Amino acid sequence: MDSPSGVTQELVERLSRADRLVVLTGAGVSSESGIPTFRGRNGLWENYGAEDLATWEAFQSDPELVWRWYEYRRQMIADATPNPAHTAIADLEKSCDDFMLVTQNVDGLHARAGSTNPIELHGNIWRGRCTKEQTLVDLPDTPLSELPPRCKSCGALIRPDVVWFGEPLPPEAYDASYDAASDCDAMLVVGTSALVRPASSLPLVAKHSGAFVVEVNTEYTAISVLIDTTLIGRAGEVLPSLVSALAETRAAVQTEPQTT
Ligand code: BJW
Repeated sequence: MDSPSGVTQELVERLSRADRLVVLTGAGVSSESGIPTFRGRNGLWENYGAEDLATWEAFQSDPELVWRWYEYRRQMIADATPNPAHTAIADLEKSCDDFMLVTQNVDGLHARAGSTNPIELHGNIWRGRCTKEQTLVDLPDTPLSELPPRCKSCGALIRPDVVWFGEPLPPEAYDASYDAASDCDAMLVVGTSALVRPASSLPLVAKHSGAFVVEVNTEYTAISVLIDTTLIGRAGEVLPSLVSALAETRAAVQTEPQTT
């Protein structure tokens, strides 16, 4: 019996045959934890959008404003907990021998849900970086005492250790995810508008390399027509049902009598 979220038995069987699986996530995977996505009406903060604040130019012109945005977000994330979508992805990892989680999110919720080694393409909101010495500093989950914060060693401004528009992604993270996308059998693309490059190219790399690419989103996106299937629904509902159907199918295959 197919489930109401569009998780058909045919789709589950196709995914269950994948030896190498990649999951790519975006802000939508954390929205059911109460973290707003970037785009759309909920993506605005004090009338600024991500494109106004997530740039080096914005930081240079008003570091306090940019830090206030990050403070607001860090406090919201500190109060949030992983949702069933994060947990389902962590469960999926446990059941796969060759698995990679690639996230555009900076919130750290995948690791808190039990994912062991998420590749963070856009950095992590819990770290800062000295703009002069490039040293990394861990940020507390309590409000910062000084805004904008300054490096204890050289006095230069600390910036959030995240990737802003016009900046390159961490090369090891991008290279590892590009290689995994080129070499996987299936990719799940969850909760991303697929508008921001180069992360948005990974599903297309996977598709062009012959992988089965499935998207989970509350709406169709820029890549929907270019991949195999879009499951319309909330990640926190679709993923648990997909992951448990996959586990059942794998278990059934393992108990089938071997024919010689
Ligand atoms: C659900 C759901 C539920 C909701 N269940 N689904 C013109 C000018 C300048 C730059 C460019 C330009 N044209 C192109 C560029 C390049 C630019 C780019 O792509 N821009 C586009 C916007 C046009 N890219 C870059 O600049 C990148 N760097 C680069 O290209 O470098 C080149 C270079 C090479 C060598 C040397 C130098 C340079 C860097 C991009 C960095 C992006 N950074 C941000 C901020 C990170 C830090 C922070 O968090 O503050 O990353 S922007 C923001 O967007 C964030 C996200 O990771 C990223 C992607 O967003 P995401 O995750 O897709 O979220 P949304 O909100 O867009 O979508 C949410 C989705 O969830 C929706 O589809 C919902 O339907 C869905 N959803 N609830 C399932 N419950």
